[in-house]
Amino acid sequence: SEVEQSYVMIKPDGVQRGLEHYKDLKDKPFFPTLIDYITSGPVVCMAWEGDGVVASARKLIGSTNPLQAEPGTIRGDLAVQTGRNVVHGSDSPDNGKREIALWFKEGELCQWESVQTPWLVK
Ligand code: YYY
Ligand code: MG
Repeated sequence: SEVEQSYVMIKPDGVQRGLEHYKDLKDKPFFPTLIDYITSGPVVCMAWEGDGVVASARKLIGSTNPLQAEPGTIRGDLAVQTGRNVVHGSDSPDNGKREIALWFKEGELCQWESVQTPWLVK
C-alpha cells in the first residue's frame, strides 16, 4: 500500500501566492486574520513520508491552542497564541496528499534514504 504523507509547514510568514490552503476554514470568523498572517511572508514547506506520519507529526506539533499544548511539543514549547502557533501539519492522509500537491510542483520533491534508515525501520 501507498506510504502515508503529511505536509508540514513552518508557518510564520506565509507565502506571497494566492493559495487556498485553509479553504475548509473559509467561513470561520478568524479566517481573514488567519490569511493575513499566513501570507505575511515566506514559509518553509516540507513533505514528510512514513508509517503513521500524519498522527506522529501532529503529536510533535501539539494542540492548536499553544496554551493547551504539552511541553515538549513545538507549539507547547515555542508558541503562546492560537493565531501565532508556529507550525502546520496535515490532519488526515487525504489532506496530506492534497496539501502537498498544492504547495509543491512535480519534480520539486526530493526523495532520499539515509544510510541509517535500515537501523530505524525494518
Ligand atoms: O490543524 P490546526 O492548525 O491545529 O488547527 P485548525 O483547527 O485546522 O485551524 C487552522 C489554524 O487556524 C490554526 O492553526 C490557527 C487558526 N485558528 C485561529 O486563528 N483561531 C481559532 N479559533 C482556531 C484556529
Ligand atoms: Mg488543521
